Amino acid sequence: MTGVVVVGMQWGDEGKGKITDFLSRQTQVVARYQGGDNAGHTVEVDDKEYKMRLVPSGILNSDKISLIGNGVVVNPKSLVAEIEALKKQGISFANFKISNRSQVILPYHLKLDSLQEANKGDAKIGTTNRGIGPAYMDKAARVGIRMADLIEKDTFAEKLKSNLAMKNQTFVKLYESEPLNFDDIFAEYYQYGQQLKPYVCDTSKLLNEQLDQQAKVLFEGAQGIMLDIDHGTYPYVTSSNPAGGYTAGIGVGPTQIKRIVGVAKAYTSRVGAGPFPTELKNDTGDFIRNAGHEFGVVTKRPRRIGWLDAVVLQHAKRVAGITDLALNSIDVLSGLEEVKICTGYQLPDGQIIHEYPASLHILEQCQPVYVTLPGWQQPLRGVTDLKAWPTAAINYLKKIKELTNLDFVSVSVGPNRNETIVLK
Ligand code: 2SA
Ligand code: MG
Repeated sequence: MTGVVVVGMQWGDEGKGKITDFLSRQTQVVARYQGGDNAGHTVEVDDKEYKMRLVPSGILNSDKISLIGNGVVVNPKSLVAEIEALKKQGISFANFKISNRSQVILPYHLKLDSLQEANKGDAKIGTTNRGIGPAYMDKAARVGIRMADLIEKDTFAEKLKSNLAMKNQTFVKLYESEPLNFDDIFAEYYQYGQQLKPYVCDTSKLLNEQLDQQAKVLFEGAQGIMLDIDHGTYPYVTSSNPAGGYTAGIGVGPTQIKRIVGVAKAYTSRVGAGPFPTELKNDTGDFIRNAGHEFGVVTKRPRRIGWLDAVVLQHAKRVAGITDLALNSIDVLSGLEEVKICTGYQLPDGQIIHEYPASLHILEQCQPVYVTLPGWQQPLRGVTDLKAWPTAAINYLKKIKELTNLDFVSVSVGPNRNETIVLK
């Protein structure tokens, strides 16, 4: 058992990239198991910034194997661009692999994503518009094109033709939109396929061989458990399984996993629509948003902000089997008079529940029940010696530990590599 999983416990943007970066220093393989280029993170090393959406962050160390598992939906255009940009920064792709069973995102998935969103009105999910949902729809409908198909000229042509025939009917008849042209897509995407071909292999076989040799493997989850298609705030979720998806999404047994590290911020953020019981639509929310730079990397969309929700953390811990907690961004809370943590939800009849309701209707009626703690004024940014921390901040940590019953693997006091307190 040498596998370590890193997964977000909230709605994404928990700072998984930073934790993956520090944990992956002790591993030989880093593997992505779900999602696509709807994920993204920036890793800072020696004043240089590296941006990744699909490529696992292990790529920054050339001696590690970095792989994209079969559970990932791969947009070949974005991936080729990402590889080129990283290569220009001097990054080696000698040990990079893509699963031959991963699904390919094509222009009709992006078009369908935006048409579906545009036609949903108020029920709009607020997707990242990268074709993620439609690509997983095709996978489940068994009409998806996989990486193994993309790199075979005739197979790709045949599958693209039949897919386009179906999709174009939907575009024209259902959405009164323009059809897409076969020749253009084929010419462009066949080229991407050929550029990616050297990396394509059976990644499950490769990974299991590595595990048999006792190699340490890090499984990198994207998004967060509250965006999980089964365990999140359905339907306001993404279309994959951040929780638990590493087995099916890579092709390894759960028996290979030693630790599952959950990453959470000391408060909560969310982008896109959907329920968010501890949301702060007030000055405190604005304060945290500004202090934490909670604006989307690409769109600059302000993220929705709320207090830390222990009901969410307990739910995430349970459904994903989290064993350790990596807490990020506690430095952002310096300067608040008081800090709150949600410990339960009160229903209109007075009953207090501690489980995250499946029904959105019930969730809407939930009033968060808070424990309120004194805040602290002292800045924590870069203060890596816990002895120098104000008592109020230490007490906040203790409360989180008590409510989650999880040990901290790390506490982060800033975005840089050296602004991390490693506790395990
Ligand atoms: P989609 O595009 O179908 O996956 O969108 C469905 C919902 O999922 C949300 N979503 C996300 N929310 C936060 N972070 C995301 N990704 C990165 C991460 C963020 C980044 O993993 O940290 O770039 O740093 C992410 N991906 C999808 C989306 O807003 C919809 O609510
Ligand atoms: Mg992110």
